[in-house]
Amino acid sequence: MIRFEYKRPTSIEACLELLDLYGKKAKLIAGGTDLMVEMRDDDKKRLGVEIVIDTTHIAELKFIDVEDDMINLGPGITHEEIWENPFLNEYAPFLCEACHSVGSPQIRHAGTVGGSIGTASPASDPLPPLVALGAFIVLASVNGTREVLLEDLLLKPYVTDIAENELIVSIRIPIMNPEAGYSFVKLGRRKALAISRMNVATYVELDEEGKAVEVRIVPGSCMPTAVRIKSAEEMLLGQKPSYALHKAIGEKVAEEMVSVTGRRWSTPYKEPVIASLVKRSLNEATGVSENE
Ligand SMILES: Cc1cc2nc3c(=O)[nH]c(=O)nc-3n(C[C@H](O)[C@H](O)[C@@H](O)COP(=O)(O)OP(=O)(O)OC[C@H]3O[C@@H](n4cnc5c(N)ncnc54)[C@H](O)[C@@H]3O)c2cc1C
Repeated sequence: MIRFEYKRPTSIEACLELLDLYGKKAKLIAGGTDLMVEMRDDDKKRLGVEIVIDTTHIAELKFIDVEDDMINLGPGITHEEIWENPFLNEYAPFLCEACHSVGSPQIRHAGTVGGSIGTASPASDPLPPLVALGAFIVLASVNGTREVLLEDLLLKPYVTDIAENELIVSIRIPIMNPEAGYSFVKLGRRKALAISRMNVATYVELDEEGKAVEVRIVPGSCMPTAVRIKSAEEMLLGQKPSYALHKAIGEKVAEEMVSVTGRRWSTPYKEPVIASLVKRSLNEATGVSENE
């Protein structure tokens, strides 16, 4: 473990001043479930972190409220708090399911949604549903605030567009159409404490004729970051959901994965698995069974 100085601001303003003062040398910590592991890792001890800024005493980062058709979520909200929130269970249910699948009770009580975004792991569980919901991230610094679509904030594995002096202050999630179908499916290495081997979040809106008018498909642990696979979404748009179509869409997602990542040692496993997970997730989201 490296030695570091510890700061514990109690307001956003004080936190932003610290970030501005220390720059590269400082690192924010929320639940610490990623950062502490990183700081103990021998290979990463030269990250250059000299000051750790604890955000857990900033009450302004812990809130869940609604404004017009947006849910505003504080980055300091834990995965367990998301899972237990009745409002989020109604308007962002697959985000709740994803948060409930994170690690173990200890990890879910400590780990935060802001920490998941800050880490930007390609294997994250909350990121695919957040991208499928079209979440925006509000970032603050001493220079002001800006709002970025989450999908655009995730640049590559473990790399975001969050500047050194910026703090996530809110996650803005458009309220889901209550008629929409959704699903989050996850395949882990083992049932407990599993970081996703692969996962998928899907969201589908149908018109009165049963044809898809809005489709979002976001696989996890598949692409370098959590992104919508537009070519696969287009296959369902304007069509009635069916088992055969979902199977073909799953295969399309697998094809897109290989076109981006190339063929690796894990491809023979990942290719059929992601195709099958996408098919299962779309079936779940639209209520299609094997015989349809
Ligand atoms: C045993 C174990 C099992 C796990 N299982 C899973 C799993 O199943 N699924 C899964 O998705 N994840 C899993 N994780 C990973 C981890 O729990 C998540 O990525 C997430 O909960 C981290 O949140 P945190 O609050 O602990 O982040 P921290 O470790 O405190 O911080 C993570 C990063 O985010 C930055 N950060 C934190 N808050 C902010 C903010 N407000 N603004 C800007 N940057 C910020 C930090 O600087 C740091 O870079 C697991 C971790 C462990 C140790």
